[in-house]
Amino acid sequence: MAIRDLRDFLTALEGHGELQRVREEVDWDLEMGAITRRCYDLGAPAALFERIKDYPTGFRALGAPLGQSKHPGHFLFARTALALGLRPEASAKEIMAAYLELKERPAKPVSVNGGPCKENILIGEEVDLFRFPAPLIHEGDGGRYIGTWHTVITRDPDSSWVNWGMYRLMIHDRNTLGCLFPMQQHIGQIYQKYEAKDLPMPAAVAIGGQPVIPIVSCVQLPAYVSEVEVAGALQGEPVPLVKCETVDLEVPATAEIVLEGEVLPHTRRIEGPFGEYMGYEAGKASPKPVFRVNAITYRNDPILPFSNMGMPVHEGQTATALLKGAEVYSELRKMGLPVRGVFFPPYGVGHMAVIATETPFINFAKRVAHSVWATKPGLFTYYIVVVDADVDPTNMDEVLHAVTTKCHPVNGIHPVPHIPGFPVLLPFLPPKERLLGDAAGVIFDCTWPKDWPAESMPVKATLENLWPKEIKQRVLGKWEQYGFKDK
Ligand SMILES: Cc1cc2nc3c(=O)[nH]c(=O)nc-3n(C[C@H](O)[C@H](O)[C@H](O)COP(=O)(O)O)c2cc1C
Ligand SMILES: [Mn+2]
Repeated sequence: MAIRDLRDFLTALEGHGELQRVREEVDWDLEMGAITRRCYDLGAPAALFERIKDYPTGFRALGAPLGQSKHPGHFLFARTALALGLRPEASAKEIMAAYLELKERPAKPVSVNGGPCKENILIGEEVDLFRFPAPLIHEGDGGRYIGTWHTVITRDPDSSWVNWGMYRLMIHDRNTLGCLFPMQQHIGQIYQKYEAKDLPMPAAVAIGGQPVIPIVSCVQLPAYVSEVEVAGALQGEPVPLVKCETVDLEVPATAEIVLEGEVLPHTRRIEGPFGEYMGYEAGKASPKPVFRVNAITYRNDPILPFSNMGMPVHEGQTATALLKGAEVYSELRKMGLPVRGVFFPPYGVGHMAVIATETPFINFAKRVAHSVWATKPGLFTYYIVVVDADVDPTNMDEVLHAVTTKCHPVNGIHPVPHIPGFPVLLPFLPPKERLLGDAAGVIFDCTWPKDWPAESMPVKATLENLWPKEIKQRVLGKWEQYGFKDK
């Protein structure tokens, strides 16, 4: 079944035991956040909150849409697999491969005249962000966040490029939002151009579309790539877009909630803090750009999806980090590097890349690592573990074995000071560097050096390598005869 809106996705989730309807009344004030946090911790299904305190029947919220799954038979990434139209049993490797294959056929969006997102329209004085059950997620958050699984849509003032990105949105009051738009991100770069001209930046926010929409919004695609075309590729058909009421932008026609407005130039208001994707509430409240909402449109009985950043494993890993791996792999292959696989392990929160590669010449691991840092999806990667091609980068046992047996504790570790990092939030940076995103990186070279003589190369002691073929065949052939049950 094609997934054309959030509701189709809920049907798919429910059909595979990945959705829990919560009929008990819950409070938007910390309770939905706590429930969702426990869903991530347990690998429980996504939570559809059907009765929310202070809100009319019909106004719902969806927590942990792509949280990790511990459903029997499913991999951790099952909900991401379903979002991409794959089996919930798909492995990380299968999902990355399918994603890259689907991406080869970008599909331009189609413009349509109307759509469910126009069922209700509020303009000017009618605008009230508190009309939706935005959760106060963690104690200590600077406010209620209405944007944690959504898309912010803006146009580059110097070209026709329309960028879709996910950047957290905190409610200040009934018609203003606070935004984290770092310069390292496309939105920061676009916003800076409007600010230089002293112009407000027109913007639209789509909340709750078909799941490929938030996915492409949080994957680090290169500049000038239109995320909506990638969403069309992942969906296998163009995304229908409809014109906004008050800004010259288009939004997905089936979005649950659309916010329209402008980000004011040279205006700042205190935003944050927020429990964040690295697993900490790091970064104090600070002055950040202000988004004035001039119109809201929404579906009847709207569903507000939200992510609950914090300790892994949440959408920051099941979507952003997983597909960041696929994107880095694709970029390295485009550079002609003989890379065999890339994986960002979930508990590495997108900070750690494992790269399996052939090593045609000396110091090749360093060349690979610096190439990762040269790519857009490689931004915000601080630990790069380079392993030989016989190591499966998605298997942490194999990776740990490679680190502890092949990486020289002094000569195999290469610190790289002052690489760009995510500002405000990076837990390991001292306060001043943290604010700026003045980060550091390190390369773990776990590949055999090319200059060692053949006779000094350690041989991996596997059944494959250290037993003659006849013995191996005999042992495998007689395995059950020996009394063992599983092959
Ligand atoms: C739930 C969630 C919230 C996010 N919030 C922010 C944010 O507030 N600011 C930010 O710069 N990136 C945030 N990100 C990461 C960006 O979405 C990601 O880097 C994306 O590539 C940005 O789009 P761009 O590459 O078009 O700039 C978030 C990711 C997720 C999954
Ligand atoms: Mn982008």
